[in-house]
Order: sequence, then C-alpha cells, then structure tokens
Amino acid sequence: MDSDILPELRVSNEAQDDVSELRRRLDEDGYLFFRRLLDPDRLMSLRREMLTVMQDGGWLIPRTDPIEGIADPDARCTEGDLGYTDVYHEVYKLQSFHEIAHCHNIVDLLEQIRGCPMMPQPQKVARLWFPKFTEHTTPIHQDFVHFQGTGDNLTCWSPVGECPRELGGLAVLRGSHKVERVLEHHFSLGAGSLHVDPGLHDELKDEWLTTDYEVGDTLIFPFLTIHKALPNLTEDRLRVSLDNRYQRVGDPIAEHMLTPHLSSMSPFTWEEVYEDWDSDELQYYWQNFDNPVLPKITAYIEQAFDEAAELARQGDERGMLHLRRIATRDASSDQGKSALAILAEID
Ligand SMILES: O=C(O)CCC(=O)C(=O)O
Ligand SMILES: [Fe+2]
Repeated sequence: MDSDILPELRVSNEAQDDVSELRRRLDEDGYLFFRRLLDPDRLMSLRREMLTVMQDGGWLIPRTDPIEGIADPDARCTEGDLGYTDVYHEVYKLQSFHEIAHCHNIVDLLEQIRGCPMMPQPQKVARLWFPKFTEHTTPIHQDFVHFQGTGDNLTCWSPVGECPRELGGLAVLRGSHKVERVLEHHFSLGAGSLHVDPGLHDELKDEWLTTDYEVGDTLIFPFLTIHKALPNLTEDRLRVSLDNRYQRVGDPIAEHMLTPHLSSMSPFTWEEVYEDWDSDELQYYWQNFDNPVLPKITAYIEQAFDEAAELARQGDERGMLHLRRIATRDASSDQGKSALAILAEID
C-alpha cells in the first residue's frame, strides 16, 4: 500500500481524562495518539535551536532560515556514519532537547496509564533524517530489540515541527503488540539495522496507520508494537523528531540506556552533554532511582552483522556499506576487525 494512502491513527484526545478507556485502547490497538500533547511553541523553539546547530554543522543550505530545515543534499548522512554522529552530538548537548522528555504533559499521562511513577530513560533520542536518502528509512521493527529492559516500556514519538506524510513520520501496525513476543529480526539498512517481516506471521493483519503529524502530536506505544518510519520523499526538507522511552520507576533498565545515544559509535559522555547547561536539575537524575541494571543483549545486533557479512560476501552493496561503516567507526573492535577482514577478502 502506498504510504500516502495509509489510513489515519485514532486520536485519543477526547479520552484523555478517562484512564480506563485509554488502557482499553492501548490494549486493543497497541498505541495511543494525541494531537498537541506537547506545547507547540516550546517545540518550535526547540526546532529552531536544533536546526541552528545543524546549520552550523553544515547540514542546511547556508543563509536559509533554520526553522525551514532546508537540507544541503551534499551533506547527506545517517545513523552509523561518523559525520552524522559529529553533528548529532552537538544537537544532543542542548538542554531543552533533554528537558522536553521530562515535561509533565507526557509524564503525568503515562503515570495515569500505568498507575505508578514513571520516568524517561536517560538515553534520549532524536532523528535527523535527510531527504532523497530513502534507502536509510527506519525499517519495520519492535523497539525491544534496541532498547530492551521490560516489554511494557513505552516509546513516545513526536515530530519537532509539522510532519506531513511525505516528510516520513512514524506508522504503526495496529494490534501488532498482541504477538506478545519479540519476533525474529534480520539485517536491514536504516536506523537500528534490524527489521522484521510481518508477512511471515499469520496472526498479524496488514493494518498500517499513520497521519499528517502536527507540531506537538505524540504517538505512544509499548516495546512490542511493530512500527516503521515512512520515507522522507520531500525535495529538500530534513525530518526532525524525538523518540524517548519511559519506564516504571524501579523497573530494570538495560545498561546502554544509561548512556548518551550513539556514544558507542563515537565517545561521548554526560559531562560533555552537560557542558553548557544552566541548570543541574536534570543532570544524572536517574541516579536518584534504584533501577536494577541489565546487561545489553547483543545477540540481535550480532546477527545483523553476520547477515550483513554474508550479503557483502555475495557482493550485495547494502552488506558492504554496513561493514564499511563499522570498519570506519571502530576499526579496533572485534566487529571492526572482522568487517575489515571481510572487506579485504572481497576486494
Ligand atoms: O523516527 C524514526 O525514524 C524511528 C523512530 C522509532 O523507531 C521509534 O520511535 O521507536
Ligand atoms: Fe522504534
């Protein structure tokens, strides 16, 4: 089905004060969607800040208004590329980017839904997706493979600015959380490098939903709900969005969620993140909670590496690209060394 005709997400604003109805919808659909849950003015000022950093990093056409997000096609890069991480980490230092994940509109709502104290996980995430780069669109997946912890953690996805369908917002597979397990994921290009094929599972229906997102809109879903991004089909606009994860206070957390996003690709510490902050209120806030820490399950990403290696050996460009990225990023790690060895073998 073409992404521009995917049907609409169900809007739950009118049920916002009816917690049993919200829980019923979450159980039935595997997501909740709210229009303007976040303050549009606050998001637009965050948009300006984030895009100004990207313009300074050379990603936008010089002298255009950063709020427009007009990308320089020559600067195209994505997660996994060192050039992406360099600019991304500058964006990541913004205090307002971290603060927005703690805003009461979201945390209070999630506490209502779960009926207990909730907290955003320390690792916040932004996605800064270039146009004309559609092979790198986030593939179909369940969040558990990346973020782990407990199965009923909740992801909250919000565009930073308007995000009509052609800019490539998120789509969810309605009711897919009812598979009640982590499905087998395979190598793919795109954020996370892992994708699942819903067509292999008879119990899943083909009910993809999305919308033309407006500023402040927020999509909430648990870790087993199958979802994907739509391709950014615009001529020249960057898509900017947030996806943050929330858990019960006291629930276990996977150790990598205690670190800044993409710090495994390029060293980056909380101290660096906090360098220019004017408040310490949210710095290391999670240390006040006693969440047991779980080791990261690496099997998913190791399988993706093995599959990419196999593809590369068969001369597949996507496999080779994946190996080249890993080799460039970290030539001294075990994966980096084997990526280099396999690439040398192929040449
Ligand atoms: O924004 C994207 O492209 C990916 C987001 C995603 O998969 C998520 O929010 O879990
Ligand atoms: Fe996801």
